[in-house]
Amino acid sequence: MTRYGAQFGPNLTFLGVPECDLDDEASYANADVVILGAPFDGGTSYRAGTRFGPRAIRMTDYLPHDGSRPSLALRADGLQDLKVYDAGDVEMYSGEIEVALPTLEAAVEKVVQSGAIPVSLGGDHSIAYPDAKGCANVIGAGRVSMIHFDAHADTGDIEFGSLWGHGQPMRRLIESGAVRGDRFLQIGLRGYWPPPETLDWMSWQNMRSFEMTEIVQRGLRECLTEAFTIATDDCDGVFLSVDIDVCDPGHAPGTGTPEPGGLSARELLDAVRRICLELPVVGLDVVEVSPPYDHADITAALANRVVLEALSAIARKRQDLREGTQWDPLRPLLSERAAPIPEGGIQQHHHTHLGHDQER
Ligand SMILES: [Mn+2]
Repeated sequence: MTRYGAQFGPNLTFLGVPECDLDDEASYANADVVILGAPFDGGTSYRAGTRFGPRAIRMTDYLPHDGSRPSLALRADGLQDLKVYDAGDVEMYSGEIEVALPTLEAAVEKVVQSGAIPVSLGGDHSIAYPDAKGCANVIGAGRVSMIHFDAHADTGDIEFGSLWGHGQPMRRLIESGAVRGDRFLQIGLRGYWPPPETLDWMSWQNMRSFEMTEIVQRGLRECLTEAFTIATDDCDGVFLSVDIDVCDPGHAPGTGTPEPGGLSARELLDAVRRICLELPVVGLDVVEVSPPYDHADITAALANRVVLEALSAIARKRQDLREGTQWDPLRPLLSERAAPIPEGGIQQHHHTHLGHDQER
């Protein structure tokens, strides 16, 4: 499990946050969040490439990698207000799924034991099993609810002769007892998979799965509210698993099994924000970003923002708890900027030469 930076390519941390070493507990003893790369695509059933996901999610941004991102909307800096470290990539060989997944599970467990929130950058969705199991190993079997964004239910039984793959982690989690079926919330399902016998199994587990038609008819906000009620009933935490293919392929083309008709990027970001503001999130993963199929970094940029939105909201939630405040989405952007105008007035710049003294 020794950290050696990124499994592929240069040693990048998520937007420049400091490194930590999972084998050196002192290096993350005060962490609020530890980021883990899961460069794995050995569970994909169709197009691969998610082994390059962690690198793309860490680096795809147009701002400096300075470990700071004050959120315009939330008035919180998820990378500065929280102690966020990046432990690099967990070594995961895509040819050995039964070795790779337990290695990640042990890494996640270490992070949770330290009191920090693990954020896994996938990787294909088979990593959701070790991610949520690693949390449940510490917090308690059946004590962590799951909120799962995906076009696909990922509740297959045996696929291609194997119990392990990116179409099955949710069934394995329920079978293992790590997550209760009746505390399993799925959002964004659509298309033509899984088959009826799998839907029967899901129904027997009392899962609650919101297909896109229901979401469109009732509205995402109302569906989330219902999901939150179930997720917070008799549990100690919530795991958030975001398969980027929950978004429409127009908003997330770089993924292995694209399914038309999904959420917009805006809807996903709003939902992630609300989950992290309102629920006790104990771990999360962002999966199925496949850079070889991406176009203009659309998918990688969205995944980067999903992570930032989650961290910003967690930072804001803790700030509100500390200060007795409450985030108000209706507050205009500049309303809190009540600083007095400096003596001598505001200096006005005039455009003398193109490219100089331009007002920003
Ligand atoms: Mn999935």
